[in-house]
Amino acid sequence: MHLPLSDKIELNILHKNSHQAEINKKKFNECKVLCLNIMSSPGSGKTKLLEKTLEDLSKKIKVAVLEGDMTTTLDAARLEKLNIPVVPITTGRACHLDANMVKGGFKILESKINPTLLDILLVENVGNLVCPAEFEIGEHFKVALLSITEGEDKPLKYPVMFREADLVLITKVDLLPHLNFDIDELKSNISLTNPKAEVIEISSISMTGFDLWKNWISKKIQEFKK
Ligand SMILES: Nc1nc2c(ncn2[C@@H]2O[C@H](COP(=O)(O)OP(=O)(O)OP(=O)(O)O)[C@@H](O)[C@H]2O)c(=O)[nH]1
Ligand SMILES: [Mg+2]
Repeated sequence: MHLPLSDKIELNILHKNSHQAEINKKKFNECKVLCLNIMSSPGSGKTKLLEKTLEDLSKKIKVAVLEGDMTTTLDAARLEKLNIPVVPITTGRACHLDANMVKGGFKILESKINPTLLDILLVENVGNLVCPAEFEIGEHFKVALLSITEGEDKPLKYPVMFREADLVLITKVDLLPHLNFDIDELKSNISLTNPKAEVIEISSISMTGFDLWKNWISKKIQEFKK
């Protein structure tokens, strides 16, 4: 089959990225650290979720964060307040993290702490509903957030992220009483796109769903350490 040059270039880039992602994953496995790739559109609530999750979880498990952002270190500064190791990865023009950037971020992390002491590495990807899902970073699981202000149709319109996700967090459910939003329709669209994805409704304001989310994390760490 003859592919257009642009498709060949894209396949080559993705192939090289997958190779580095495998190397990253091997490294995470050697260090026995579980890696989650946290992805969503800008503003769906990734950083807020991490802030609220780690307030309490970082006292029970050893966690570090790689914080992807295009131009600022604002999110990294928010998480540093929790006194956990945070490495900002500023991508410049790139609208996603790639495996090479994560390799670099992990190297900086290794210069600050012993990574074999970690239980989990949380990677907040750049806010974008399309590109981050195309680039493996060596993660064990992909977590996609979708806030209810974004619309019920998004899993159908932007299927790649939802097809790839192990867990979908429907965020900002505290806003449900104020919106004309059909959460069952959204769940059905997630299921049409990816019948295997687990789904949790969550709010970083009312704390709805946090027990389920934290249990999901604990279970994945336990299974990984076996
Ligand atoms: N009502 C409500 N607002 C939320 C919730 N979670 C986050 N927000 C608000 O949504 C806005 C964006 O939250 P962030 O956590 O910065 O979103 P983000 O996904 O990290 O954004 P980027 O890093 O720019 O992609 C902020 O004003 C948050 O306070 C929630 O559960 N409910
Ligand atoms: Mg953020």
